[in-house]
Amino acid sequence: MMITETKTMLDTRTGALSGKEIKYSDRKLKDLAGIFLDENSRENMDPETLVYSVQSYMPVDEGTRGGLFFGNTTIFPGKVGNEYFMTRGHFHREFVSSEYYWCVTGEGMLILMNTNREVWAEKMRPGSLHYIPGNIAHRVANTGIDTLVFNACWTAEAGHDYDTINQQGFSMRLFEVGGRPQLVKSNR
Ligand code: M6P
Ligand code: ZN
Repeated sequence: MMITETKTMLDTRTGALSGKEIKYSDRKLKDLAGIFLDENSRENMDPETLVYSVQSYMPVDEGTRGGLFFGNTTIFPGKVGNEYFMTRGHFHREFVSSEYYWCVTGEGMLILMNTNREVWAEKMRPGSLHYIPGNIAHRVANTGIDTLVFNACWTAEAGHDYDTINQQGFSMRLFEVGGRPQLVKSNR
């Protein structure tokens, strides 16, 4: 048997992926219309502000049965109004497809919502491991003053449903209230 080097590397201290198969995407304030509650504040900020960036490693085609994808997400510190910088959040198209998130650096909150629109959250800190059942919407907010980095592993069959969140949002949002993160009811 030939012995080879893998072409893809994960820096376990920083969460960063490298290698030519890694895809990169940036989410700036201008890409996140309608995601934060306070659209006025968002429009008054620099549209080029980077909110989060994602590296993904997808060694098989989307939809491949039994395949796994890997991601590295960096959320920068910041707020739109009093709402922490966060990912768009999504349901999976396939409700049987679950996902792991784990925090590498920084501090934040994993915000979860079931199909009855009940919301809860898990604190993220370096080493925290989060199992996300396939039918639970998930989004991450950076509540700290440093960047929050988390890695993720999900199935190639999962798919992303962003429409539901675009249309209805999460029923609770994470705001800074009195200097601390707090979940607050929201109708979009
Ligand atoms: C993780 C994974 C990815 C997801 C990314 C950003 O890395 O869950 O599938 O794309 O976070 O989250 P979102 O797509 O909700 O903006
Ligand atoms: Zn997911």
